[in-house]
Amino acid sequence: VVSERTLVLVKPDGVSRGLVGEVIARIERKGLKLAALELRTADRAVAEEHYAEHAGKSFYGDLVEFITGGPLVAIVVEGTRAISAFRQLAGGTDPVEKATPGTIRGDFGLEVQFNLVHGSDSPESADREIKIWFPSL
Ligand code: DAT
Ligand code: MG
Repeated sequence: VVSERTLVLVKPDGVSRGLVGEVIARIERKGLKLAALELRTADRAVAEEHYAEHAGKSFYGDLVEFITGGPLVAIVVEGTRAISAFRQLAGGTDPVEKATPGTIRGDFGLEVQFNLVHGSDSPESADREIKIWFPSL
């Protein structure tokens, strides 16, 4: 089976709550590999590009504020079916309504705005997002 890459973010809430190690441990235990990793604070341009598909939605302004509001950890995760595998580890977007216990959001999240992690949702998104966060890869 072909290896994939996906873009994972431990969002500023995950970093401030001390959940970086927890998220990375789950990625590694699943059998996925870390291909790149950086702690950084996203500027507005990167945040707006990353969340371009949500421009115009009611929550877009708050989302950009939140994601630029503190340091986050950007990770390129690699492995067989990495895109779906990480989305499964993350759980659904709403940590209470959609994410089951045992997932990152289901175990640690309470509000949709503060759902701790991002994972690319398709090969096209993964390519696009990896270029935004790690242009040299
Ligand atoms: P996901 O992060 O699961 O791919 P998404 O791409 O639909 O979800 O949305 C991107 C982020 O925007 C999501 O992680 C949290 C925020 N968000 C989504 N829907 C929201 C809503 N109804 N209210 C507030 N924030 C929302
Ligand atoms: Mg998404």
